Amino acid sequence: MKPLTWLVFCRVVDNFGDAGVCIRLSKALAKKGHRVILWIDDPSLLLWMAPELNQNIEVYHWLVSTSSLDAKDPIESLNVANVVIEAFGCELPIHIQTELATLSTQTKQNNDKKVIWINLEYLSAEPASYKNHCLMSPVLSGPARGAIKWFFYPGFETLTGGLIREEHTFDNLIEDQDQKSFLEQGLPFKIGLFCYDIAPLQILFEWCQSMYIINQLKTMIRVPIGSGQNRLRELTSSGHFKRQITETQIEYLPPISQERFDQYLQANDLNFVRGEDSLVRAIWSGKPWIWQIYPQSDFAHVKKLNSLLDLLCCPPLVRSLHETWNLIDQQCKDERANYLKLPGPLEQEKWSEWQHWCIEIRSKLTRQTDLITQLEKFVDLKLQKTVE
Ligand code: TRH
Repeated sequence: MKPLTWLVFCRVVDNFGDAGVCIRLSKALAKKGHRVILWIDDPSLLLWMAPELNQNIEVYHWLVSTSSLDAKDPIESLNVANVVIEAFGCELPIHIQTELATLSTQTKQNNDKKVIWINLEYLSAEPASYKNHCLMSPVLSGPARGAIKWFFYPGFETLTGGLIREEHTFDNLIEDQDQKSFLEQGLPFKIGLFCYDIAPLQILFEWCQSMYIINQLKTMIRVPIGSGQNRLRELTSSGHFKRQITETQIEYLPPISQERFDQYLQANDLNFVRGEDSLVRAIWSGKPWIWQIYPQSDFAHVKKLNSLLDLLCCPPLVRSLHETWNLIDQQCKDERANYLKLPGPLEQEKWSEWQHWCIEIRSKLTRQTDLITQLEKFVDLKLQKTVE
């Protein structure tokens, strides 16, 4: 495909996922030779998440109010764009929407240069992701009236837009299909803990403690920055887990780049991940993972979590760990009444089953066309069409 100019609009709602996905997308497009102009309302995140950017990427501060004197106007970049990506329905600036509608009318009348407007949706394993993928949405009212928007759904099924998977994703992978017994290795069992602050940390620390008492297994909990790390710091400084942390090492990580974040997942024996992007990267790592889904007040996340576990034919043990970690079972709401049913170091069969499932789903998902290739194909097709 010939290189195009892509405008990516990203609004950081909370946490790191909105920026994380947009940065991965921008980097992957730039790697393929495209020019990417990223408009983001919190560019400071890039300082640590992507300190070294490909020269094909330009980053601008998307000021929500453009009245500020030093505000740059994204309208200039629209003039050179072939594609506009509105990430997660972030709502484009009004004048950009109006211009997209004007461009759309001009294209229809004079067959002028086309700009394809894509709404990149959140990742989900629910049927909506394949039912609505690539659907056209003509804008019927508001400033963009007359323009056409396309829905692009990332996903785990063939009929979706797929997952971001770069060519270098599997470089330097440490393949360890048959994990040796942790005890035999004599090393601490490394747990990556990337979670939200509501995670039931108590039961994880209790598991670590019981593993030490029963099996003399030492554990190391490695915690990246974020609300989970803040919560753990709070709890430990106010005297929680005093008994447990004598044999459990805690490593608080500073902010690290996405490349280092991926290496961190690779280096752990088990990963707790959250949100969207770290889930995908944990899958690519091939290591056992437990996903904490982004909680929603209407409990829609419970259905979403089950859709993923169903789709990936999750083994019962791993499913029950997800239910506990996501506080799904009512009983689990009282952490003390529950415990984390993680297998112990001597239950090698259980670990192997889990590990093999991870490798299996990774191979299955690797056979799917990756998201960037699908986006390119989709845009190419739409640019060729004279109507729409
Ligand atoms: O931060 P998240 O919980 O993001 C969430 C989800 O995307 C959720 O669906 C969305 O609604 C909400 O944001 C707004 O988790 P996620 O998606 O895994 O994103 C984390 C990103 O941050 C990922 O790209 C990895 C990156 N990261 C680093 O690169 N270095 C770090 O040190 C850390 C902690 C994260």
